[in-house]
Amino acid sequence: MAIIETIAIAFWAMLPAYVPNNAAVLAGGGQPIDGGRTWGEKRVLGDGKTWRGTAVGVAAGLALAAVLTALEPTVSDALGFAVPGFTPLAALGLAGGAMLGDILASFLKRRTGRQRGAMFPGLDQLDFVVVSLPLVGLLDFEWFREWFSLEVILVVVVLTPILHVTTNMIAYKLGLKNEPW
Ligand code: CTP
Ligand code: K
Ligand code: MG
Repeated sequence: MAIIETIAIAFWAMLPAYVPNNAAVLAGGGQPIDGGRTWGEKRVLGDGKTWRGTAVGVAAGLALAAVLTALEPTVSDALGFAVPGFTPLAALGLAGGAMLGDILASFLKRRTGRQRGAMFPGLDQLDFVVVSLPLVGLLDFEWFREWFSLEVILVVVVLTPILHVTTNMIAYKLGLKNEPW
C-alpha cells in the first residue's frame, strides 16, 4: 500500500477520535465529573473533565462518523482507493474511547501531583489513541481488523502527536484553550 494511501486511511479512520477532544474544549464548563471529590489530597479528575464537555465530545465524534460514512463512497471514488465507513460500534469506540482516554489521563495526572492544565508529554498526545483503538477492537473487531493494519496503526502513532500539537497550538493562539498542549 502506498504511504499516501496509508496516511489518508489513518487520518480518516481516526477523525471520530480526534474531534471529541476539540469539541470538549469548546463545550467545557459546568459540573465536573468527579463532583469535586478528592482521592487522598488530590482531586479524582479535576475541573477540566466535565459532563458537558464529555457528552458534547462524544456526540461530536458520533456525528462526524455519520457524516464521514455518508461521504465515504464519493471520497473513495475520488481518491481511487477505499476509506472506511463507520459502523455504529466503531464510531462509539473511537469517540467514547477518545474521551475515556482523556479522562484516564487526567486521573493519572492528578495521582502524579499535576495540577489541572499541567502537561504530561506523551500521555497528552496519545491518551485517546491508547484507549480508543483497543475499545474499537473490542466493540467491532471485524471493522478494526479490516482498517487498522499494522502500517495504519504505525502511522496513527506518528501522525497523532503531530496533529495534536498543531491543533492545540492553534486553539491556544485563538484563545480557545488555556495552554498550548
Ligand atoms: N473539557 C471538558 N470535559 C472533558 C475534556 C475537556 O469540559 N471531558 C474542557 C475543559 O474545559 C478543559 C478543556 O476542555 O479545561 C481542555 O481540556 P484538557 O486539556 O483535556 O483539560 P485540562 O484543563 O488541561 O485538565 P487536565 O489537566 O485534567 O488535562
Ligand atoms: K488532555
Ligand atoms: Mg490540558
